[in-house]
Amino acid sequence: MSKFIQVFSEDDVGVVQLNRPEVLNALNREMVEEIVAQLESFERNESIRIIVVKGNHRAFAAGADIEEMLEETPLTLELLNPFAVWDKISLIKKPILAAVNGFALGGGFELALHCDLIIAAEDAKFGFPEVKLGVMPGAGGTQFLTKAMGRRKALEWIWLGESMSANEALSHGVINRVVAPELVEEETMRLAQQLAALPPVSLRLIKEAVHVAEDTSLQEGKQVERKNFYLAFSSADQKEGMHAFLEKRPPTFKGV
Ligand code: CO8
Repeated sequence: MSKFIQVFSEDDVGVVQLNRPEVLNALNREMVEEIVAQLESFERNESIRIIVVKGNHRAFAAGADIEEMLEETPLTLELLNPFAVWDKISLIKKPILAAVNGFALGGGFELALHCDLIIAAEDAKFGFPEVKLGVMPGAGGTQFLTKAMGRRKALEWIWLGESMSANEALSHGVINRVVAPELVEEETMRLAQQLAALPPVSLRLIKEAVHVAEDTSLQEGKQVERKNFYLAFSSADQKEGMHAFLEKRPPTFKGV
């Protein structure tokens, strides 16, 4: 039984809802463990094609739990190794969409940045306020933001610790779509359903190739892309997609 999240599914889409509203979904370690365990469970579940992570109307998540971190020392952190669980998110091969209403700050912003696509309310607020607490982002924030917006803009935002609006985040390529607050869930589920109708093997191979592009040389990245391109031709969905096109009918993708 999860203490800090709620879980449900709608057709092929599995949803993890952060559920600690009294502290704006501040992420304690147990909550992060629960979120990641659920993502892994959806990854194994053959009836789930797309995963959505969302908060509530006030906050996606306002950061790591400051009270829990207060007395940490370098040694307690070294022994707890709190980021090992975060690394597991990058191993999930199914598409993960973040639906962001309200605050996505610090570790909450990092959780959204671990997702593949981010859909946000026009009044959502993104930022890394850690500097104001005498620390800095720790779950990948400096890396994700720099890759998205470049060194100078990333330094400016992370140094000043100010929040950016959804439209600013959109203009810097940090998020995908901005919609009215009351439409965030609807738009995210619509996008999730649109992806769920596409061939899962292709989505999976594309995700791997695009992620590799961020971390490797063009030549190495092209090799991964090529391997995945060949691999796609081992799927029944490739035959189905191409036959359907030539037969002028809509395809039905089975995920194999
Ligand atoms: N941790 C613990 N409690 C929090 C947090 C948090 N990050 N954010 C909000 N809360 C609590 C508040 O203490 C308050 O509790 P109470 O009602 O008991 O006083 C309740 O949530 C509601 O918050 P506010 O009253 O402050 O609500 P406001 O609308 O006035 O303000 C803000 C909203 C601006 C979001 C404000 O709450 C705030 O500044 N929160 C802290 C944001 C922050 O600094 N986040 C970064 C934290 S550090 C971090 O994330 C490091 C990441 C490292 C990796 C992650 C590992 C897990």
